[in-house]
Amino acid sequence: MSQHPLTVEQFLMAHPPASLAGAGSLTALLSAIGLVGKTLARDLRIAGLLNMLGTTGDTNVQGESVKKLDQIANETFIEVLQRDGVAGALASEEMEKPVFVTSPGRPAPYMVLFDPLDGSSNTDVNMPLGSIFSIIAHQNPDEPLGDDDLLKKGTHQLAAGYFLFGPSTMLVFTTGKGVYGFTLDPNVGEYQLSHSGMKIPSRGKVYAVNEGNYQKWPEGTKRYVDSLKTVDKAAGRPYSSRYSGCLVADVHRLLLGGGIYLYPGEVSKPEGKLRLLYEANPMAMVVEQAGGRASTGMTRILDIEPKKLHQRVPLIIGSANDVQDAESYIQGKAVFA
Ligand code: AFP
Repeated sequence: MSQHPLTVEQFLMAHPPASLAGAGSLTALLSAIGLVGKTLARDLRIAGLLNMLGTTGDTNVQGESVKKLDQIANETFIEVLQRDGVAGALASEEMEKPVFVTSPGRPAPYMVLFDPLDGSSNTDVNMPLGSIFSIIAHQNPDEPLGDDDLLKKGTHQLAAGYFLFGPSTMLVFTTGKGVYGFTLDPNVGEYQLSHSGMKIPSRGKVYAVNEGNYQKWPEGTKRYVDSLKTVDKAAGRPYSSRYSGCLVADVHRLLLGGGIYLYPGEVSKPEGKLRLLYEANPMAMVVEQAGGRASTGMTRILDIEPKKLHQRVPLIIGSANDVQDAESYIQGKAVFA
């Protein structure tokens, strides 16, 4: 590791992401998002001292009770991203409707969809947290932006990534040319390149799923998870169970060591829990760019045509061979173990 690894801005200068003609650089937008992460990392580090734990008493569009840190994270994203004229629309897990940003001259064509704080059930117990972001473009910037402009397939993402707030804070993202991880050095106040060209192993030894929902799952899903627990030395089983309550933390572990994360559909709720546009799509772009796979068990996540802003989808994501195994069980093609 070099003494002075590249910062995010230096990396993006050296590898400029494709920017929309005449539309401010994607680098400026990614740099603004980077500032959001630094601010949240600072707040999270001392949240317990700043009365930032607990709930606000409100319920969000997902029907969940809003944590104070959810609100703080959401406000930080909105405040930072709406001021630099780099984004024309902002859509969040915490807001029913998107915010449209009008800046002088024609509207900024980039749109950012984000989960400001992923793993909210971990906020008050000092467990890992994340933020997830997806950047898409407005094809005809001379037309004012509308709600439907945000309903784009995952294949339309220009960039996607996440912050992991763990023992260290990391920014991991892709602009469609591989996956890069940067670690925040709070002393320097810079993200520095620590994980270049991340590649997920084709198969792992870890699975992440909330087994408390087991009885709610369709037969195929049950059989797949059962198969991971059978003793089969040749197949590297049983796998170890590792579930943190935070999608970002669980997928980050898989990116480095391989394996699979599942938030499957349930018999009574086939759409599952996770949100397509600001959880599944961005994580799917990152994992696919690292050589992995992401599907609903039936369909590739990035090919799903969104219908609603807060649409939910089942998510099976991780090492390509592991996700293919899960798909064959879910599609009833696998021979039950
Ligand atoms: P919240 O951010 O609303 O806590 O949801 C976290 C999450 O979307 C994902 O990060 C977790 O893996 C999953 O939901 C946890 O859901 P369960 O608590 O139902 O297992």
